[in-house]
Amino acid sequence: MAEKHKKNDKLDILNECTISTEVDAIMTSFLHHMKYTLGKDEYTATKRDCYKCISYVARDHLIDKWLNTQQTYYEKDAKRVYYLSLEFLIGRSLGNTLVNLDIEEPVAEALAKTGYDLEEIKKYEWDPGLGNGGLGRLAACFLDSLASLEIPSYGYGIRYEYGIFFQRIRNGYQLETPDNWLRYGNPWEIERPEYLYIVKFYGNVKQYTNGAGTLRHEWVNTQDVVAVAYDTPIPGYKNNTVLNMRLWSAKSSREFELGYFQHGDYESAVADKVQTETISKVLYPNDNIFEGKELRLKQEYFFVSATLQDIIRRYKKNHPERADFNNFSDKVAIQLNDTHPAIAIAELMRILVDEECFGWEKAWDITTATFCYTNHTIMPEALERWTVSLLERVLPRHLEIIYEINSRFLKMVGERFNGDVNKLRNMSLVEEGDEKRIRMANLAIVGSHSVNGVSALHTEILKDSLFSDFNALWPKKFNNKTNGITQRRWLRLCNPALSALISESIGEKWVRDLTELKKLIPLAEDSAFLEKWREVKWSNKLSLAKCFEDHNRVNVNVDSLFDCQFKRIHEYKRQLLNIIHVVTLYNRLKENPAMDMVPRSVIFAGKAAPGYFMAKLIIKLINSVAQKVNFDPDIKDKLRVIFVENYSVSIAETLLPAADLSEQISTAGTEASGTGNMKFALNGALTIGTLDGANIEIQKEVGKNNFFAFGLTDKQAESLKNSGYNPRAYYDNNPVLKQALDMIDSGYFSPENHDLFKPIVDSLLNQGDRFLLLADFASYEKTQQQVSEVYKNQALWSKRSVLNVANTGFFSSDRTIMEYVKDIWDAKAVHIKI
Ligand code: D6G
Repeated sequence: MAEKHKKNDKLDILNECTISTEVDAIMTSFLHHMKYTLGKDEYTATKRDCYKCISYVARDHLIDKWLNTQQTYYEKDAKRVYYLSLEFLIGRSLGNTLVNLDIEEPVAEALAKTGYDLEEIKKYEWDPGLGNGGLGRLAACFLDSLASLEIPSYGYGIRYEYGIFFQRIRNGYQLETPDNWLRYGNPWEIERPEYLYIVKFYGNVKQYTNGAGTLRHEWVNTQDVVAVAYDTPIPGYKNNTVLNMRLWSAKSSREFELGYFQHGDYESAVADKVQTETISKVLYPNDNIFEGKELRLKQEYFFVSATLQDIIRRYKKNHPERADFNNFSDKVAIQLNDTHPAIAIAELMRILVDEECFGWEKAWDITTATFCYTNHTIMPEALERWTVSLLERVLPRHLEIIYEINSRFLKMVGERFNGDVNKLRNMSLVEEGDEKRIRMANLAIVGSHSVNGVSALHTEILKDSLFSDFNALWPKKFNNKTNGITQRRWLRLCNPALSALISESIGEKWVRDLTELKKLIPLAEDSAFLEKWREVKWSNKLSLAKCFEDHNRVNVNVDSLFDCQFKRIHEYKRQLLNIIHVVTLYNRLKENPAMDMVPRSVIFAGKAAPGYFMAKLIIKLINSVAQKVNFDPDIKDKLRVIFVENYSVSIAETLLPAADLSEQISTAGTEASGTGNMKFALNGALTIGTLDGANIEIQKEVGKNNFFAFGLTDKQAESLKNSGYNPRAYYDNNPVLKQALDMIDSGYFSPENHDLFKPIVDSLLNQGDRFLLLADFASYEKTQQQVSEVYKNQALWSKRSVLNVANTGFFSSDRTIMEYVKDIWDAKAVHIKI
């Protein structure tokens, strides 16, 4: 039995100190926080104060379960899963906490008694934007599932002081402003100043031979930064598990060196402190683009180093007698969310070899048995390849270790493949060239016992193309884990009306087990049910239309088809294909304003990386088209274009319930999985999509008839590119497409600057149209016509909508997590008693 850490018996009394979920007790606790935590009275209390206090109340309710959960893991000596991610887009916590703790009703009642409306108060929560897009949101969905499934686990990341920038649209352009999300404090986090770790950078490596004649390495003359822990409790759905998300903040170590100040160099000491603390200052706003900046490398190592120190501390606490690491990988599984934390492989080797004095082989066995790696992209520009010169300067000992890993690995590859030079070149961790680089994906594959892709197609591509040589060497290492989403947030919380209708019809079990939604299948034939289904969608659309009227000053026809594309702006995601299609619809209407057309409101939302010129120009184009279309009297209410600014988790929650059509139109073979596609389907939207990423699996689950597929397959796309793709031929042969492109090119949508959108058209016609937009256009347009035909038949549309929802059970992140648990982590659920 593992030894529990030191206990203060006198504090046993704490176990008697608990809190009640009675309305009056909640009210008292709320008032107590208002007065004694915030120091506010009836003259000064604001709605934001109300939000804070009710969050403190909810957090208080989490604490017992949280302490209990952490204690139980020690008592049971459970195997723990560590999810390392540079991004966690957890969204607002208040609503989620109240639902998971099942105290929404008493809290709403208690607030009402003090004159506040819970729904209004929830909006005062600042959405923590600690991520860019899919990868960060996936990490958050996984935490919710891990907690709901009672898996002993932790999320580890960075507490960025500034999250993803705020996007404002000014004159049609994206304008970025800083997201100072901590400005009003964060009631969900608890600072843990007792968990401080030193993280080293720069310096050099000292070699020496010890008394026993062994060559040893010491990393010296380093610049040190301190990592401080901030914990956020993550509750499971109606159980007693509350997990921990631990985010690190950088503090200067100078603060602790009093002597430095006493020597009179106060100013440079402070400047140094500021410089050091920039490490956790800001999230890099790139999605699927590798930038190679020194500060980003420091962020990656900073959080990896602090996390490994914390993991090892925890392991040793439970295993003081067995600190020989013999069973480390029986107790610890570390999942790398993309290669961003992959330097952890070299860091664990450094700790085991240099600090714990293990021989290389034993250290390597422990390391590879511990790590698992999830690949999220095959886009070459997204793969992390740090220059050797940068690594050498910032992490000199790690570079040596990477070289050693590589030389042993290449020796093995040489033996296995008879010195095949191509294989050696492809698989090496070092990429040769003008500037030598370290391929972090190769390091992650070599240093892990599991490598997974995030959809069936993506994993096939990894195995057959990108990492085919590795797959030939270690076929068992590669596996697929199709992504998922948590139905707690993405239906139960964000779409109360649809949730209520579903629960009223098939019960509430779907919140725990999404496959329960299959019980909706027979209801797709029930016209009274379909009627109610339509009413729910209609009222969701009405609320959104009101928002558009207030915020965008655009009036939207609630009966129009809400055609939605919400995601990062990226050329491969092809928002451009969508807006070109809008231009063709506009032209049709202009030619024949009396045309009988299914009215459409085409809604876009998404941020572009601040340095991504083309993506930002596409945003401007969308807004310029919107300007023309929305105010053209010929168009009446048949077509609208809306760009919703500052897409975020909370904005997604308000948009998704109103969507009719989900645009998932990336070039086949480029989107690893997508998770937005799943959220739309779960909220009753039909998908128009390419056979890419998880779209293929969605189509399989919901049935071909209930999914509008179009475009080239990944194999066709590949062979078209290899056989000399000529985009101009598509332009020349398609007058509708030609007209639309000519208008964009000639300044029809940019009268103030006729050349403004030339780079866009140029990229298609003269620069090879990398994402085969013109090749897919005709198929897309034809399929959009089919969409309109089906929409005309509302009974058929809602039947298909019900069947979409009914068949999305597979896409719960609960299913994904259970697959990781069984196939990769070999972890076990630990039930937490009250
Ligand atoms: C909570 C409860 C306490 C436990 C601690 C674990 O404070 O009993 O020891 O969490 O924290 P770590 O040491 O696992 O970070």
